[in-house]
Amino acid sequence: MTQTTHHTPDTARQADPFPVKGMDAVVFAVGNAKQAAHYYSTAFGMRLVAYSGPENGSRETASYVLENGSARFVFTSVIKPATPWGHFLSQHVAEHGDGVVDLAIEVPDARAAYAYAVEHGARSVTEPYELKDEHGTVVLAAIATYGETRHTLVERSGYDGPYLPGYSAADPIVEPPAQRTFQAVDHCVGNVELGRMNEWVGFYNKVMGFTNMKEFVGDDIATEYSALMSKVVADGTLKVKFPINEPAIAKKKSQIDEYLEFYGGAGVQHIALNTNDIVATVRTMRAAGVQFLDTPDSYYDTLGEWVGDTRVPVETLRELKILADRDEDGYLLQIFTKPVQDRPTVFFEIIERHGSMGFGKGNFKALFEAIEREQAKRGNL
Ligand code: TYF
Ligand code: FE
Repeated sequence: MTQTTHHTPDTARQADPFPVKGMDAVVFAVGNAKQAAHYYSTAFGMRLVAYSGPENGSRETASYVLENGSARFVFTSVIKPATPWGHFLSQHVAEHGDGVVDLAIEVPDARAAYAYAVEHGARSVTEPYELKDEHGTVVLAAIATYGETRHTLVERSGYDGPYLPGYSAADPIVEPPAQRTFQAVDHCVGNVELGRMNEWVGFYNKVMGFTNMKEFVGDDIATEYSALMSKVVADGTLKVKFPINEPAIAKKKSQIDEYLEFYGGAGVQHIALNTNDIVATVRTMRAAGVQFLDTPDSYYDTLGEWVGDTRVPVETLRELKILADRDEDGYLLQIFTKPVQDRPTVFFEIIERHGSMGFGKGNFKALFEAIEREQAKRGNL
């Protein structure tokens, strides 16, 4: 036997207690996955790549997997009356409406990630198990997070099927736009109950070794205009970023309270999607009928003074109601959709980053006022 000496530096081995590769998928439980797949194809410009349903052996559920770059959404519906013991997904839709059941994270070693998480206080949902087919093996495990949301830990180790064993490749529903609308999930935001933000930030600190990013909304901003508090946790490489919001007691009813009331508890509030060309993306999505929050002209009258030059002229930002913010690292452009279902719950953000790793703190006032105008229209302010 040949002896070799390894000089792995201790720092490299100890650096990250919970290494992640990135977001694996955002999994939605919905009432009608077939129509959701159509909406995310025609309105969001995503591409259907895989399907699971009765045609390939899934007797209880139908699932559609859509991609755009590295961003992957899965829409699942239950396709028969609930079994006597109830079905998690049916109950989820009945209680929360269409919503996110799982923020799945890709990890290099699902067994190790699961063991670390459970040792550090995570509640187990599913112990590690393997799925195999002709494309290879995937290891999966799941832990619980806020509300009824989960994190499935996905180890793909070379798996080359269209999604997971049990799924068949599928053709796109429509040909996606020539120019990609977005290419990655930037961050996934959770709304939690009053007074529980720090508990959930602590959960990600302990269970996943995530650290706090510098941007947060504290007491001062909360009472002045936002009616919410917010902190952001992220993995060491900033590939997975999870802001956590809680309502604040202010003059007005918090947008977070409206969410909690209509969702029936804590859950995913918005998913932010990275684009390299927010102008083209917003034009495409608006033309397809996606509704975005409005921004008053007064915002653009003073924008140039403090945000400086951006890739996009202020007049184009004004036309499309795109927001801009700058910090010491650079700038970002962002816009928010209105809720994408009848309940005032889940919505999306489109974000184009140029250096800034922030979340648009300079826009919080304009953004929260826009959300409140929508809240008022619904009679919830
Ligand atoms: O993710 C963020 O922090 C930003 C801003 O209810 C934001 O997109 C924060 C809270 C909220 C809506 C947007
Ligand atoms: Fe955001």
